Amino acid sequence: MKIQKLLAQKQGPLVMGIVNVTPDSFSDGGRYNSVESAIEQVAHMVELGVDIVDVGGESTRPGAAKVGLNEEAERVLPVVQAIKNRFDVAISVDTYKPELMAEALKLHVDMVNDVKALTMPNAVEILADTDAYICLMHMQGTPQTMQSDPKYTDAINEIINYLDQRLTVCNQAGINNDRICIDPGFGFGKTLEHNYQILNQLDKFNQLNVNVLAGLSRKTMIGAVTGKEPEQRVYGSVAGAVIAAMKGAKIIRVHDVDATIDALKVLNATISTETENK
Ligand code: 7PM
Repeated sequence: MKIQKLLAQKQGPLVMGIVNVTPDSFSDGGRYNSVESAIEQVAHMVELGVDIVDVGGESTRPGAAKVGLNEEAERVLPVVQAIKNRFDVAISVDTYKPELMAEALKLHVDMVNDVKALTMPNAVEILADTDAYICLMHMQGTPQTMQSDPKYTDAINEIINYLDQRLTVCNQAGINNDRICIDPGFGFGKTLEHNYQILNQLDKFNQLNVNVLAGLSRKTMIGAVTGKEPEQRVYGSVAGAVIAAMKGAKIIRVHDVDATIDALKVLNATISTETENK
């Protein structure tokens, strides 16, 4: 219930902070350091006022090698447990593997963020038994191949139709739309043109009557127009976050929580003059 409650209470969009649990953060190859480093990231984000933390073992990154279930579970689950023990923040797990979803749900995570939109066998059934919030993301192809030659005749409508079908599958399993958000999947089997076309027309996704999540933080679409490396893409990413919010996104997935929260506060102050009748 946590995410729905947050969505109902908050003026503007929720900010989801990305917590990467990757082998490079294992400074001695051990588990202790990866948990400690993740906890430090989370502590900082919580202090800044993040709404959700998204814990991922990076199996979904474009071009990335597949990570085995056990390795991903060993990275992600101890971090989820440590966050649970220390913070009151909503926790999302970024995975497409149903077995890991099930394990994470046993630890009472609040949300499952699936770049494969619950298409793996049993994923829908596992989520149907819970009250966890779900992100259904669109991807063309697989993380290994998706950027080689993405093709659409009508990107926006094809992505909307795909997400609509995934919503129907969820609904038939008893998962209501108020437990689901949809995500066009910036950078997941899309050219630069597709990505900016989607951002410009992000409001069209609201026709499905479910909340929209946007994740474009530090992505290639930002680097391509700013000419900057990932760590230098903060200003561009914040601009993207504000544009997405103005087009109705209700959850924004970001690396740079501090900068994004400030920018969204400015947007909210602007928009609230419309409704306060002053
Ligand atoms: C390297 C390249 C590492 C890209 C990680 C990534 C999304 C997501 C990711 C998104 C949702 C990133 C991506 N992106 N989940 N997981 N939406 N719902 O930039 O756009 O974090 S992984």
